[in-house]
Amino acid sequence: MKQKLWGCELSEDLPRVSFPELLENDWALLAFLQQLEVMGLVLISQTPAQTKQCHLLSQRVAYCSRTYYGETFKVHNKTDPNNLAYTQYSLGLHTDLPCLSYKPGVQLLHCISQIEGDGGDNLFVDSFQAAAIFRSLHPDRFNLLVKTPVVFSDTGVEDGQKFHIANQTSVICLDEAGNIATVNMNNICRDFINLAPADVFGWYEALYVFSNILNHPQNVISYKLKPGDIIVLDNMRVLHGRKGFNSTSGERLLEGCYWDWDMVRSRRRVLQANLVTP
Ligand code: OGA
Ligand code: NM2
Ligand code: ZN
Repeated sequence: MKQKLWGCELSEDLPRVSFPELLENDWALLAFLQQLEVMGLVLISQTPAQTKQCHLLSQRVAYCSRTYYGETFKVHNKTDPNNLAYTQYSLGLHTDLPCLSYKPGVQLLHCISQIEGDGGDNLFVDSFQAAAIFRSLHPDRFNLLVKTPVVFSDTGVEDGQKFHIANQTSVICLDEAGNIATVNMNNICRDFINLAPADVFGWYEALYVFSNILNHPQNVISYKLKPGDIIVLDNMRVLHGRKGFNSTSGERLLEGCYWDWDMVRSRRRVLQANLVTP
């Protein structure tokens, strides 16, 4: 399906659907999957504010894709965190798990409880729109981010198992036709760049310029999830971040999981064939 790129204006008009409808109605499910492909994000409301709901929805769409963080994961302020996401600190705009050679295609984050006071808001950006702007304003810098291999890595312990994940890719990846296929932006697990010392400064400058475009208010949507919301994101395309919060001002708990695009598109095609073709 053809994607529609967006900027901050989308916050007036976020694609939305209700959770009970998705479970009961195949037409609503098809519309949801189409919106996810076209816009790269959909907000689901009226989900029960309790665990296992991502699981229930997954049974209608695709397998939860297990990663080394588990089949599903809880995002809250943990005592011995192995990831910055599991703290109360802010997270800059990022792609999830670009350290995996087959990174998650779709991310779900279900809000079970939210901080009442300031903070905890999410940020969303269409990185394909930002990359198109970057490409037209700074073609040479754009090409640097396309052709320079970068290592992303993550080490630690999860569920009693040590892990050391590493993958080499570029920040902007193109397909055979030269279109943007995916953006890998993650300041937490970005590791070394394979460059001669003389070329290092130029690469960071290119990343800095791209980063400024991504973070420009024209491109950013800010939304504070409410208990019962699930945000579903195209992790190839839409970057997300969060504002920090003060964990003494209440409990904030999200439950998340991932889906593969192959399975999500499969489901959309099957529904389309069943419902639309006579
Ligand atoms: C994550 C993440 C956002 C949030 O867990 O990958 O980006 O709002 N979380 O906590
Ligand atoms: N979690 C939430 O890429 C990242 O490290 C984002 C992923 C830990 C599964 C966080
Ligand atoms: Zn994330």
